[in-house]
Amino acid sequence: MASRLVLALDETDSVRACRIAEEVAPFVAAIKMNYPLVLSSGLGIVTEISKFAKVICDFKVADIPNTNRLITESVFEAGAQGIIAHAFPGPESLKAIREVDSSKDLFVVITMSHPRGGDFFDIEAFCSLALEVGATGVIAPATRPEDILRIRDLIGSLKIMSPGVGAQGGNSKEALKAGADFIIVGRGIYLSDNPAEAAEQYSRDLEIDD
Ligand code: OMP
Repeated sequence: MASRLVLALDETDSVRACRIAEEVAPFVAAIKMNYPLVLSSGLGIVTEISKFAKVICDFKVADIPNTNRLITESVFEAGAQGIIAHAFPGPESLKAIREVDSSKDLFVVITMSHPRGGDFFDIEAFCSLALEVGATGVIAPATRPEDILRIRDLIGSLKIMSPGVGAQGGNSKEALKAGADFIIVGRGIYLSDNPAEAAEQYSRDLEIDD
């Protein structure tokens, strides 16, 4: 059965990051990489990790269309299968990402998982933008399943990836029940003594609700 787990690989030691990626690959749908690892290791780490699993670059791209396009081209050329972007710069900025390569995945942040992380996000407007630009899916917080429920209603069949499980206190089963398709876990896996075992366990827990 396909895993619904996405590893957030925010480990900043590139050797350790590659080892973890290789070990957890059988248990994850994708590996999400953010600035901490890429800034410490260089963009080549995207190519390296892509050898083990599908990579989504969580650069929360949020700029004018031309800059968004340039960032996206670099990320896809390095081997990433997907990219995460913010919605607030508007439709033209998101379309610029989509137009680089529509066969790749674009995930749009709808609202964020940390305390008061939703205060400045417009859920309805951002969901409608995600639909308008033909996004693959959205990011919605496992820490607020009530938001996931609302977002699921607004976006129909677009995919939902939900961070905030483990270290941020979110519950994966509640997130899935509310409509999430994938659960993102970072520290709960890469900081554990045995990341592969932790990933296998998280992945198994996500199967139960099927
Ligand atoms: P842990 O809290 O260590 O499990 O990591 C969560 C990962 O998801 C980190 O890479 C965050 O940057 C990311 N994330 C959130 O935690 N909250 C959000 O609202 C959005 C994201 C994201 O876009 O992935």
